[in-house]
Amino acid sequence: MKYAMVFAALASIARAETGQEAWLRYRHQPNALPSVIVKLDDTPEINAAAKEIARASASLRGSVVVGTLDQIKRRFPEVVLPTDLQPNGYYLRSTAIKGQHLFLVTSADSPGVLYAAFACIRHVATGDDTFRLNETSNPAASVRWVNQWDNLDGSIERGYGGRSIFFENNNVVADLTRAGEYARLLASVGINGCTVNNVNANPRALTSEFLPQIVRIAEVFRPWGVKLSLSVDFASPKTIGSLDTFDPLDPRVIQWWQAKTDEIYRLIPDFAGFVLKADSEGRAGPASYGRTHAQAANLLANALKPYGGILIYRGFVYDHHADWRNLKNDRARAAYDNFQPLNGQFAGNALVQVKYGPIDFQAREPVSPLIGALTKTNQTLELQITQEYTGQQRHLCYLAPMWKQILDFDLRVGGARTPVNELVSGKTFQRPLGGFVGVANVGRDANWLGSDLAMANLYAFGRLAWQPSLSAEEIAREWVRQTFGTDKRVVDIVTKLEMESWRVYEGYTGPLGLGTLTDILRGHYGPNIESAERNGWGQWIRADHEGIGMDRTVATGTGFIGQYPPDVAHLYESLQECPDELVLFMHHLPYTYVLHSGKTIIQHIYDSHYAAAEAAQQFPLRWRALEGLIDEDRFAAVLNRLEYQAGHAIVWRDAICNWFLRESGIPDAAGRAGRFPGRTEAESMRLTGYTVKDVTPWEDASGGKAVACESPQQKCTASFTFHGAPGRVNIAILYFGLNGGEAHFQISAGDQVLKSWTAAEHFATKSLNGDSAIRLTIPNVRLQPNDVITVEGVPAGDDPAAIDYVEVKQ
Ligand code: GCV
Repeated sequence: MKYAMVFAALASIARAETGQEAWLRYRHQPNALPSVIVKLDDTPEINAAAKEIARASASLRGSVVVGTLDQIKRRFPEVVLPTDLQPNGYYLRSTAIKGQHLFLVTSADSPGVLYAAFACIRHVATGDDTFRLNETSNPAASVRWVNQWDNLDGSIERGYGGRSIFFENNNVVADLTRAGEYARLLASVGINGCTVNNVNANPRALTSEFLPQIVRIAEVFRPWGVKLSLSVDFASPKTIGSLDTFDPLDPRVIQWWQAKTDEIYRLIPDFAGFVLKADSEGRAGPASYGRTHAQAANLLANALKPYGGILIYRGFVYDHHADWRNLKNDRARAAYDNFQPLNGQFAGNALVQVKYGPIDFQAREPVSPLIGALTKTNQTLELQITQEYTGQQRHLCYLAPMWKQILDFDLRVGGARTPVNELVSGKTFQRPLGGFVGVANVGRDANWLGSDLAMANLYAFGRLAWQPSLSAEEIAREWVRQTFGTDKRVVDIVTKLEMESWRVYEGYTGPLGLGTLTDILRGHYGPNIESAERNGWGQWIRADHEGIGMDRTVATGTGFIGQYPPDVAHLYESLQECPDELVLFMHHLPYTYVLHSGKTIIQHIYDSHYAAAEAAQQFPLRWRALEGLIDEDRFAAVLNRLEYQAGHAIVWRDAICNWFLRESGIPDAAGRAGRFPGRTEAESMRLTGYTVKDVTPWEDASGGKAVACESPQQKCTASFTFHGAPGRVNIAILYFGLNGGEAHFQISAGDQVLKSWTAAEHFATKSLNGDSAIRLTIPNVRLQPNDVITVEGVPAGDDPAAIDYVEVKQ
């Protein structure tokens, strides 16, 4: 034993609940950890492990021994220890030696001791009986990374939790406290690498001027066993070097990358490696010189090899200028077409990072067929924690149930059982490397992702990357217990909300595998069905008056289905077997086609949108049952998001149903689509100052129109007379919150002011559309016949206080 330390338990101090501590709150600990901490080594990770256990302790009994297996063996030769621990794998054991109670927190290596410490704390915090613990756990794969798409100017591409914790004004931020806290969160779920800059990389990241700043990030990561990696721009030898080429086979280019890599390792000896997005969405790549992706990857991999670094090459390569008129073109084919022919040509320390689906992080996609084709190439699976296409953290969408479907999907490579998680981790084909990468994009918001409930996705990503066999529900329960406490009601309600949320989100957005149906040309947020069509981006859905869906069959379509191994290809090619949830991803079908469910496609669309939007109305009501059981701040913040989501789910429902009703001409058998009882369109109200505007796309506003206040008097009104029966009603108003100003609104009935508010939400749009549409409900209003309902709007800056409708629900 090098030395022993005794930590006093930290007094539990009442702290404000901002969400910053995420699941590491250390508030609820029914079982105590022992107090005496015997630390057997002095590495950064073992020091961090010992401190973390001290930080988590509540009351005191016995001793915790923190060290590697070797150190424990030397100190306690009589203890029987496991012999099958893999790198980073850990062992937790409560035992008695010579009458003394010991709790062993150990691993074959220092980072593993840290994972052991966090696992031990997790058992305490979730209420497990730690005094019976005897647990061995090995990670499923060696690469368990997150990517951050942070730009050096401090913005984050597809980030919804505030500005970068790493960068600002083209420099690393002075205060890296949040970066260190982030590394601690990552380590607590076993994540061991973080790429800190956007894959759309700014070449400045590699300059000799900038690298010393990056060193500071690596330093705050180091105690947590999180290795830093950088995204690189392939043209760097030309843009920041003095070369006139970036041809991967040119000896000067090879030399440039080697010298740059040497420089990095002199500064950051534990540097993890590079991530490269090349020849994709306008990024420079090997195609400029007629070279292959493998040649590009190997150039960097070879430079990293002497240091044990790895190169991750993004498999997200496609032509975003594809001709939509050619029915054989298909973006879904791109990853496989680009990389399958190169299988076996990548260096041993290179990996291809494959997005889970063949398009781009949609709410539902089939598994990418490339995953089954990389039999002689290392790969990582790319999942997206930041909810780019799944509600941008404004909508609750717990992604672990979707990820589980992907991870467990059996691709049947060679006709044998080959689940995705085993393919990507390298188990199936005994690859030296493999793993999981999550695009996280946390930001400076106190609660990291902009939403407390969205943090379940970051947590779940880490837990699944370590152990893909965990169920989405057990992960959710574990997360809730640590995040909100172990009260049974809290655990049950929050777990259920999380577990239902993905299907609900899918239900009111894109059905039957069509993709999310969001605006793919701009924010990827609100509905805009036709934005998918008639452009080069290739997210086509091929909708017309008769039918919808991409024909990707081998028989008559793009042949995409033929990229799967035969068993899976058969499943998707055959309409009898193709699952409903993906049928329009694989086939073009008439709206009248009858699904396995017995419903026609068109009726399924109406039904699923009405059912899911109704389910979303229940979310805030279910959350309200937790009042008093959760701290006020997080209770209110979550409620606010769920109420917004309930309204936006109706915006989605109406947009999708209206569009399909018009396109197909087939009415909703239940009579709902296109009929909005109690709704008065703003354009048909009595208007003072307001002018009528067409909304684009038309389906994003009721009746395709809204009214905007562009009056020089700076105050407009829209009113109508209520002709219903007297009594209590709920009133919903649909207004727009545009970026560039905070308009003010007031709604009144007669001389009763019902609500007065400012549109303070910041959506990334200056247009009236489904991104900026907000539906607000004012419950329990007493109305009399002939009451005049008046909305008053006061514009501010670029926000014209626009409204779409008012709906009175009796
Ligand atoms: C970082 C999608 C996103 C882009 C992202 C790209 C990628 O197209 O919309 O923002 O770029 O994927 O994964 O490289």
